[in-house]
Amino acid sequence: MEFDAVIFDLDGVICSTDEYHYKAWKAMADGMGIPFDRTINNRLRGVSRMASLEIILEKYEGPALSDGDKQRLAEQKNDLYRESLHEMSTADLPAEVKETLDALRAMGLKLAIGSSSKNTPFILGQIGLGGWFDAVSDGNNITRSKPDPEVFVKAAEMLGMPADRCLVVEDAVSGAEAGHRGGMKVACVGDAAKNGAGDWNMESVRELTDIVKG
Ligand code: B16
Ligand code: MG
Repeated sequence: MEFDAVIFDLDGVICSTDEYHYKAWKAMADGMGIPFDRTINNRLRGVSRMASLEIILEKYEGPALSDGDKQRLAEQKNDLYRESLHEMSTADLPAEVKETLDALRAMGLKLAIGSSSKNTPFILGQIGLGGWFDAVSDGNNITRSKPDPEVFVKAAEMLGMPADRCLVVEDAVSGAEAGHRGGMKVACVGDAAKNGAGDWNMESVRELTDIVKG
């Protein structure tokens, strides 16, 4: 086997929360009169909540905002986002993802989450994967956002695996960079795959079962 562990990004890999993030940021930006569209939204993929806000504020032209103002704007977005997460259920875990996770576990691999999101435990619960992974490293246990490798390095530590035995799965270019900076190989889907950011750029997560074999 080429790898002993797989570390999965959450949003955009295990499930799709993109649209919920977009709508919540859009409502906040509209309220502030800040231009915001899907092109800017694309830059928020894999980026932490406060770093996402800073990207959106690049187009803000009003009076200076204090740290407290920024905190409140981020909270406003997160409250809207959390509301929409209540709509998620096990139906939001795609069959190809669940079947691939089960197949990888049956092959004896350790499986972890490496996500920038502080909402990771809640989302995993909603889609029926609460307590399922061998380790969960997320926005609650890191101080530096992707492309910093911290979230993946911590996931590997939790699993007790050296970096070169771990494969990272990502949909964000920033996340692929984080995996590489952590000394890991990266398999990409979605936006990151389109950008050729991975060592493997996949059409479907189903390809992982062959990739891990080498
Ligand atoms: P939260 P991932 C990331 O999750 C999202 O891609 C990104 O859009 C979001 O800003 C970030 O989580 C923080 O999320 O506000 O819930 O803490 O792709 O790293 O699983
Ligand atoms: Mg992602």
